[in-house]
Amino acid sequence: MSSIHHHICPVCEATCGLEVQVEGRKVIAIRGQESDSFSKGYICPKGVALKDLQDDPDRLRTPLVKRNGHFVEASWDEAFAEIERRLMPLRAAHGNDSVAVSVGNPAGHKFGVMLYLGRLMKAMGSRNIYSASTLDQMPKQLSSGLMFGSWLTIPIPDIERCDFLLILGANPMASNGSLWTVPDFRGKAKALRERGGQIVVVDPRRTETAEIASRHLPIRPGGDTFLMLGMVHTLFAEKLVRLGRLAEHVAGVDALRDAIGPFTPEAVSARCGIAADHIRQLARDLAKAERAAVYGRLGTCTQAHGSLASWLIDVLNVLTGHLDEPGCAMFAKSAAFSASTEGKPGIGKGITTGRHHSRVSGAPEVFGELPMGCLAEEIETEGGGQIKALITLASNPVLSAPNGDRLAKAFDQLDFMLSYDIYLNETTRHADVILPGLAPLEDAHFDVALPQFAYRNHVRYSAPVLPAPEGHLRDWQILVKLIGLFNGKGASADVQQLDDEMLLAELQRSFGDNAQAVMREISAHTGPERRLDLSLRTGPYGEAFGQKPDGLTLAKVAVSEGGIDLGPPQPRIPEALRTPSGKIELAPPLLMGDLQRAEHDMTQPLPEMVIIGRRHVRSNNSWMHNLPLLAKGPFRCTALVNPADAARLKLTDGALARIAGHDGQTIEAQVEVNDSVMPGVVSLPHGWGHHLPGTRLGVAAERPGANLNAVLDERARDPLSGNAVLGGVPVEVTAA
Ligand SMILES: Nc1nc2c(c(=O)[nH]1)N[C@H]1C(S)=C(S)[C@@H](COP(=O)(O)OP(=O)(O)OC[C@H]3O[C@@H](n4cnc5c(=O)[nH]c(N)nc54)[C@H](O)[C@@H]3O)O[C@H]1N2
Ligand SMILES: Nc1nc2c(c(=O)[nH]1)N[C@H]1C(S)=C(S)[C@@H](COP(=O)(O)OP(=O)(O)OC[C@H]3O[C@@H](n4cnc5c(=O)[nH]c(N)nc54)[C@H](O)[C@@H]3O)O[C@H]1N2
Ligand code: SF4
Ligand SMILES: [Mo]
Repeated sequence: MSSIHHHICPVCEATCGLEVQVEGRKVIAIRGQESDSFSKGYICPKGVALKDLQDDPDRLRTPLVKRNGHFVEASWDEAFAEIERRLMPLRAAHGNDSVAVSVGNPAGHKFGVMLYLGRLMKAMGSRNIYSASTLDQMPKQLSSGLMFGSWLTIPIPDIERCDFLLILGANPMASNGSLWTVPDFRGKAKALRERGGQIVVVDPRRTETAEIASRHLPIRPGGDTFLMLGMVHTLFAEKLVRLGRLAEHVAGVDALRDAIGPFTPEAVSARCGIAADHIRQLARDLAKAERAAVYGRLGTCTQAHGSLASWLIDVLNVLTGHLDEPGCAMFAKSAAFSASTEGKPGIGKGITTGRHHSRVSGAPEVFGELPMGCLAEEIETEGGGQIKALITLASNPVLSAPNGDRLAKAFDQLDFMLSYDIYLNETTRHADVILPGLAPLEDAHFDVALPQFAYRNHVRYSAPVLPAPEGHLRDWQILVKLIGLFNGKGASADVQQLDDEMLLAELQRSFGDNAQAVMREISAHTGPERRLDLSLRTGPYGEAFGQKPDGLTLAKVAVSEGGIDLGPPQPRIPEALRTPSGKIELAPPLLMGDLQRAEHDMTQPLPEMVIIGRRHVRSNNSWMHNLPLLAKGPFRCTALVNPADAARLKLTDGALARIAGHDGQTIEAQVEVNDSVMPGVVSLPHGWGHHLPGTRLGVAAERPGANLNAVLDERARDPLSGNAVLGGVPVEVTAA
């Protein structure tokens, strides 16, 4: 007899509802959940492949401890005793900064990690915090923080009511959306076009998204800042600026107009590879569209001017009257843990960067982190504050960060490394102790961050589909145990008691004398569920401990099949703002100051050949290549080159090319000659290179692919956000 369970997919930002058919402890099949209020039955192959993940014999199920260079299975108690024995004396001898943490993408999808990570970092007291954010969206968080006052107050296109969507450097047809939670982008894009709307895609490659768009504008990698500066110039020059309702809430229009002078469409045209006339026309089209939104993602963040490009996207939205209006770029309002509903509405402290700097390169702290590109040098370079120990949390920087080879060597230099992961892979092979995560279907799920970027407001929670293996700790229990260790409570301290103490202390700070009463109210739950119940009840739709009886509690959300729809996004300016001025800051000094660098770079000679990345719907960063359902089919780690380049460089379809990057680093990749990529650009997906020794990834190792990041330079960063430059990097391509 099989039973049906519902579960939110934790793999990507689309957060689709899954319908999981289970017999005993075995997953029989996974389909899209039609009754899901948010994703309405949509699913992609990675969701289906969670069955393979559940069954994968390579997936770790017990802690591993390295003895004499080999991993041996250990009990949880043995593993924590080993961590205590090795990590604590190191930290005592070398100080808090000697222990670093690297947080990876899947951590952002796990609420047990999300809700205890900040507390772990506080207990660690280390400045050496690194994450995938500086390989990804930090520029957008920075620009949004400067403009709107919080790192997570980021507008998203209201796609269901929009009729002109300008997409730069994003491929939601493959990625299913990012900093934009939008399951079934294809269906929504199709509906947009059917009601007469237009989608324009700016990308060096004619992507799957460009294929379904009204228009594709190829752009030279790294050219977006210049394209958008040219558009802003046009808006001012042709008097197309209209702030509409937001006029009284926007500061800095004059400063922006004064600074934009050098960036005429003619001046920027060569750098972006788009004719001046086309730049002007695009600005006019955007300005005259009634309900429009500009959206950009990874391609616009992971470039040398990532912060400027991220900022200009919203500058265009504001100047054309397309921010905070239905059908335009809008702010979601999530039910729990929402940065934009915390504190006093309409005003706040804003954000700051550079509260400290990295020891070796002097890179500024951004959102509490240092750039991932600094991690290797901080391990290698001797002196006070040198990193001696590292904790990785669902993070695979040996493949996902530029120059992973240097990182791998640096990891071997560490005195201790702990990995919390589900595989013995390119990064975790360097660890001394590996703690295994639960398989997704064995854990509960709630999205902490993503509903803040949702195309529609909603709330959903999933209980585990399958029971956790006997004795297996949940995420939060692992993190609380680590917090206990860093707070000197020892490896055998009771997790529940540690969490109770921590929570009560926090409640006393926010609820004073009522802390005990609040604690009792929410203690039908434990761990992250207890914190979730608190956040839901005190959040914007909450029942406020009985004051709004119709409002949300965790119990109410948990029993609702498919979750609860909370309606389309609503205008939220000025209430959502947290800037010190209480205004949208259109011309933040940090960004304005960076325009000089753009002006300088605009006239630099362009490299003959540059490399960019790409994503495929059957792959997810570096860790899903071991699942048979996704691994089958045509080989996907190919280097796309335009026929003109192939002829010039004597590259043949299907043969190998040698790609040389910085400092003579080379990889060999299979060539795919294809005119979807523009001349002068080679496109290779990231997250491959599963040939390294000491890993346990049987399926992935059969077709390991080439590691794009091996030819990228970890020192190439956007200086404001510390974000890695992953696209538009000069390479030399020859036949191998
Ligand atoms: N050149 C290039 N490089 C890139 C990118 C690019 O576009 N081009 N993209 C960048 C981006 S956007 C990102 S986000 C990063 C991603 O890079 P990372 O943050 O390193 O993430 P992944 O590569 O997905 O690796 C995730 C790790 O978590 C483990 N894991 C998976 N699921 C779980 C789980 O449930 N529990 C635990 N404990 N562990 C788990 C996996 O085994 C793996 O070790 O890569 C970046 N790197
Ligand atoms: N299937 C799948 N889905 C995923 C992931 C995955 O690995 N696989 N990863 C997830 C993660 S961690 C993230 S962050 C998101 C990312 O989500 P997206 O940003 O939608 O992902 P990409 O497909 O990398 O899209 C980046 C696009 O930018 C283009 N590009 C490169 N350089 C430039 C440039 O200089 N200018 C412009 N305009 N375009 C440029 C590339 O050709 C590419 O089409 O996807 C998430 N979803
Ligand atoms: S698009 Fe695919 S991977 Fe992403 S949440 Fe939906 S089913 Fe999961
Ligand atoms: Mo990402």
